[in-house]
Amino acid sequence: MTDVKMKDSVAYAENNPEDIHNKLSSEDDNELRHPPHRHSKTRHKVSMVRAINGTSTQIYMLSAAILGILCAVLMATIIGLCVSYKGLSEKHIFLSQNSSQENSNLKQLIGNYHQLTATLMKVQTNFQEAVGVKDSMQRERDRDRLEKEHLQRQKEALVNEEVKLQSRITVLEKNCERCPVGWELLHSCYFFSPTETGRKLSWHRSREECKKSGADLAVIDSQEKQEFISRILNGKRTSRESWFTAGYWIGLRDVETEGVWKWLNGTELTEGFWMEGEPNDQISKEDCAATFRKENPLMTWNDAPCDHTLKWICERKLQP
Ligand code: MMA
Ligand code: CA
Repeated sequence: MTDVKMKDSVAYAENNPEDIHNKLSSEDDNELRHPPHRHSKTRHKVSMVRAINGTSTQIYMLSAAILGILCAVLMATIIGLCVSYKGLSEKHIFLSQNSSQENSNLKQLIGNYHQLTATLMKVQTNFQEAVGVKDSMQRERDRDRLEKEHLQRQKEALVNEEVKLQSRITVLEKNCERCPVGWELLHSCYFFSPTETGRKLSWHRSREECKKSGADLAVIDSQEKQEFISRILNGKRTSRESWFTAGYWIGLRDVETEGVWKWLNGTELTEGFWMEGEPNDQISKEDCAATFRKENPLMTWNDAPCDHTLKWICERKLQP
């Protein structure tokens, strides 16, 4: 190989080591086949070219290796990403399916909630109605209880009344027909001058009337008789006149000694049933006693002038 050729080859080798390598190899082969008579400088150049050629190969190999590694890393990364993407996408599908399921569940729950709210309102309304019914029943029960108590008291009163009437029936049966018609019986027969006629007499005239019937003015010498007569008087119809003109003469006077009251049978008064403040012998003219309709059955007597006109009560002893 000439110098010029060598120079060209070196210059070319700097640009294309592979080509240089091929050329040099073919030159080497030529040289081996035709050993040249070369200058030492030329040999030095050849060894340099060979050294450069070896370094390039190493760089080339290193680059290829790095490139290979990078390709492998890239592939691994791509595969990893693919796997990861697949996983994520499955997850996404799963989640979106779940989410739509949950949405429908949520809608159902909201629907249930509204339904429950409406039911609750209904239950509340029913409850309030029930409370109202309960209250009214309670009031009704209280009313019934009061009514029952009232009826119970009435019943007790009626039972008492029945007992009294029964005993009265017994007395009446025992003394049946022992008093004239229109006379009342209590150990004796009693006659009350009739209210309807309005007929009134003085004490003396009243006594005469009683005597016409074989009786005398009434002697009220026990509480039993007093209560008996008061009960009969209170059972009579009320008239519009003043109380003191609506009295009934009885057989009691203090004509002999003022303030000493004696019954017609001559016995002195021991137990009296005077009104409050009586007897007061008004203007020293009141010597005859009469009984009146009064609320308190044990305070019904008043002393009045004997010539006053009043009604009267006669008493006739039972025949033994
Ligand atoms: C008053 C009172 C009586 C009396 C009568 C007489 C209305 O009562 O003083 O004690 O007997 O009058 O009418
Ligand atoms: Ca009087």
